[in-house]
Amino acid sequence: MPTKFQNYIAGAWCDSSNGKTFENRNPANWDEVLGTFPLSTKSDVDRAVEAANEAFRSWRLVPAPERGNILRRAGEIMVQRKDEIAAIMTREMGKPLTETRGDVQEGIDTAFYSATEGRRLFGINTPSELRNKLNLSFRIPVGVCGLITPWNFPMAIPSWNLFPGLVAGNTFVFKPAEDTPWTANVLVEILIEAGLPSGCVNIVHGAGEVVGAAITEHPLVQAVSFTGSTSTGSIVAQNCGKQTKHVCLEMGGKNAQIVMEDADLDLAIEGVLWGAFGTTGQRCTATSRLILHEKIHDELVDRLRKQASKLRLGDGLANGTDVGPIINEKQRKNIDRYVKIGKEEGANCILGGEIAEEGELKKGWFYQPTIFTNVTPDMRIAKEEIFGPVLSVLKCSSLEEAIEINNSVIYGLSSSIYTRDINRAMQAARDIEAGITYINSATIGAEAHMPFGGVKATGNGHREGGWAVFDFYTEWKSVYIDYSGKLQRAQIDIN
Ligand code: UN1
Repeated sequence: MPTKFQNYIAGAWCDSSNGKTFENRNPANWDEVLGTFPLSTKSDVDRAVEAANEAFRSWRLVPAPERGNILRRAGEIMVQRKDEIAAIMTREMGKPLTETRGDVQEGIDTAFYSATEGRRLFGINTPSELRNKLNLSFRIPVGVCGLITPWNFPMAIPSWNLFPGLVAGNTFVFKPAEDTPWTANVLVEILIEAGLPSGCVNIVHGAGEVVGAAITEHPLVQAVSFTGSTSTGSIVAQNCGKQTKHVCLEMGGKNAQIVMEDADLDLAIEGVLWGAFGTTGQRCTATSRLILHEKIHDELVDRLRKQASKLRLGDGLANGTDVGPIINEKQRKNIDRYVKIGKEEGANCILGGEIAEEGELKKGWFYQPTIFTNVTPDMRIAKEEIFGPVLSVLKCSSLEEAIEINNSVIYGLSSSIYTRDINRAMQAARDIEAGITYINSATIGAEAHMPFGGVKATGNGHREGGWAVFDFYTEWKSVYIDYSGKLQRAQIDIN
């Protein structure tokens, strides 16, 4: 019998109200069932929201530095359990252990950053226009927050939200992706062990259409953070909009790496291999377009193809695996569909382009690292997010053209330029439409204490990470203290 995992609501582990469950399986070995999880209902969400609402009454009054201490302890526990959590994560979502350790580390970094932010959360004071009067503004928590997260960063993305959100005084109803419920439960266990009071974090597992929808529709939920596809994000935003809830969206990307003719080509090749095929291309920040200056195009493509063909596919738990499986069958079918579209559109598939099923690989959802050349900006494989190990190579003849191609998609999350010319690098940093631009580095690898998010169809103006996430998880309170002892009328009793 597989292990039966539960929801955590109002300080107690519990099944879903109807007793139904779903299975969590290993994408590298689909026969392996890692556990069952509650297929929760709207009434489970209602209970979780009420618990979070009740907990908020006292949690918001706990001094922020004290809230930060709990986060620091959570970070310390994560340090202790790092390898164990990484192994769980690799088993449930497939990426190699080096990468899942990095994912846990991103959570640890966020925990320690958030812990110290409890001693900052700076406000702004400004002079009053009137005598004997003081103007203060400080941050207050928003209240009950809904958190809906994807499977590709099962520890980092929930941590980016829960940790700063909690230190700011909010409480949560958390719905992790159905593909990675185990890591999410471990995160909740850690917060409980660190001393988080009952009700501050509630986890409700299940389907997006049921649990996610119920979170976005509940009137006591004040804010919702969602990371996932642009199509689902738009539904989340519409639901939230009906009740004027705050909503933070982190959605699709079609990130490009530009390589100019003066670049260090060895470095650029290492960068694109990591950016396009790391995490099997399943990052919002993954490199899915490579824009090459015509003078180095043929050489770089040739060398890239040779190196990419050496990448080892396999179980992320095995030593030497470079590229793990695709998360599930549906996603692999989608990738294969895009590869067929690319071939039909007339792009030249110079590597991969097929499901990988030799030997042990047939137990899981593997796909060959795939490279298309002769891609033009109007092709679907140059415009649409694929979320897999598929790279589209485009050609340019100038920096201006490279930037124009980069900006021709609806998305704007990450970007990268390889050049030795500081003027070109700075021009690209200014003109590329994206939330993140890397100079001489891959499109992936954002650090936990920097603002993270994208422009255009990738986001809705908010940022996670660093100091910027507090703009989502807090509201501003303005306080006027009049110590003149008389009625002073703003805008009227002035000289
Ligand atoms: C994501 O793909 O949703 O910058 C997050 C990176 C990671 C986070 C990716 N630190 O690639």
